[in-house]
Amino acid sequence: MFDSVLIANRGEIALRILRACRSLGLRTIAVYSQADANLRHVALSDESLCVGPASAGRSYLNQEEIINAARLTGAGAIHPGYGFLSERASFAQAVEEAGLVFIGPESRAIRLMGDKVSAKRAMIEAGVPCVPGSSGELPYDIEAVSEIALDIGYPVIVKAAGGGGGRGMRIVRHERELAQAVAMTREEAGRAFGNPSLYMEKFLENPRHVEIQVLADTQGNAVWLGERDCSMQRRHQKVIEESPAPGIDREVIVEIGERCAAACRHIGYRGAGTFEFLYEDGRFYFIEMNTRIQVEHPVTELVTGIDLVAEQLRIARGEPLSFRQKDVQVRGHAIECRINAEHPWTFTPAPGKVNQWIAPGGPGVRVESHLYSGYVIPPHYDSLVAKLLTHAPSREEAIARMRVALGETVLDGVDCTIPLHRKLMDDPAFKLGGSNIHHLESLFEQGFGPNEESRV
Ligand code: MV4
Repeated sequence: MFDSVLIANRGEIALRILRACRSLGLRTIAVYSQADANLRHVALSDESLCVGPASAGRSYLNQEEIINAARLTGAGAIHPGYGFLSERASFAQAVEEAGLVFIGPESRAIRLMGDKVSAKRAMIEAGVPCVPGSSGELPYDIEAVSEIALDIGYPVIVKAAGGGGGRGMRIVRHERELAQAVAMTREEAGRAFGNPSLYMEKFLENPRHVEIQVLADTQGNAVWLGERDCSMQRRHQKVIEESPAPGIDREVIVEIGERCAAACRHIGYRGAGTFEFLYEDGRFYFIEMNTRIQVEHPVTELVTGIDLVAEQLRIARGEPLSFRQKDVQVRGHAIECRINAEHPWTFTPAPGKVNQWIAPGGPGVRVESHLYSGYVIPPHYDSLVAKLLTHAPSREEAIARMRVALGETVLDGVDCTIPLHRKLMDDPAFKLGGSNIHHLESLFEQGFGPNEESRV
């Protein structure tokens, strides 16, 4: 099938992909920007190629250049990681048309899920419960839109079909705000996504964000691998993820997980994927599907013992899943803290030289990072520099291990989010488990973070 993989990404995920390739005996090709020649995975790869200047638009997002690099180096497949080209249907299609293997779903499935209106329609068809809302795209006639909103009941949320991940949406609490909100969201959606299509949902006030991991092979086998609770977030950036989701009935999770696996079979999905849900008052409501490997995938790897990136590679090689649903068992509890090079209280990016990096260790501790002492974090990309995970028999023990691990970690030279995580491990609401998506922001509103002396 293929024996070499081009890694079309950077940072910690590029290193993660390189390690999975190595473990399967696959040759690796790194592509990097002029700002990234010193990355760990570039040094470790069998071959490497510079594909452009620092600006992502001219390097990691340059589709032709990356496909050219694959041709030039004889790569058989391309792994896109997360972000960058991972969910660009046009790229998956170009890779297919170049006779290469895209490590991910078919471009058709990426396109279907990329349009949130068609994604929701497909999910309803497959029996996945969705947030009550408009059946399909909103009409252009505002009177008709108003009817739909009254039908759903205020508050409602207007979302762009081309949006997702918190981009292109507006909450509407009263009928009098509707026309302007729709007009503004439509205008922004046309500009930002080249697609003015909108849809509407009931706005859920205090949900949790719980997602289901799936894997599907090309033989029609699909499994779900438990859930992740990603409610601890700020400005749509996840801060902590964990599995299992605290306090949710197993029967409810199993029901939703089975429906996600069935939906994969229904749409002919291939590879790793994530179904995003809002969870409120004991019920799950589908919002979006991500057709890539996600940042927080190691949380699932720790509780299931399954190497998701290796599975992505095997599936892309055409191999059937090596296990069945009954073989998937969730053991213990896993937590991930995202370590970003940014100010812990203002979240202002803090690129620069890492004077010293000392990773923690010990039983049930996992670190995913490309950092090393002396590395210079470039200012051009996402500020995620490390993921610190712990796994233990219980949630309490996983938190205890995280507290120890955070205490051991040294990241000297740049601001980072470790101080935030140290505080969160002692937050009573976090310790209790089950906080909703607004919890972290409400902590900040209450002055959480800087102490009296350092607050300005
Ligand atoms: C919602 C919602 C409440 N009701 N939809 C934000 C990201 C995008 N994936 C969907 N989002 C939301 N959709 C309805 N019908 C609240 C959010 C939301 C949110 C969701 C998940 C994680 C963090 C969030 C933060 C603010 C709003």
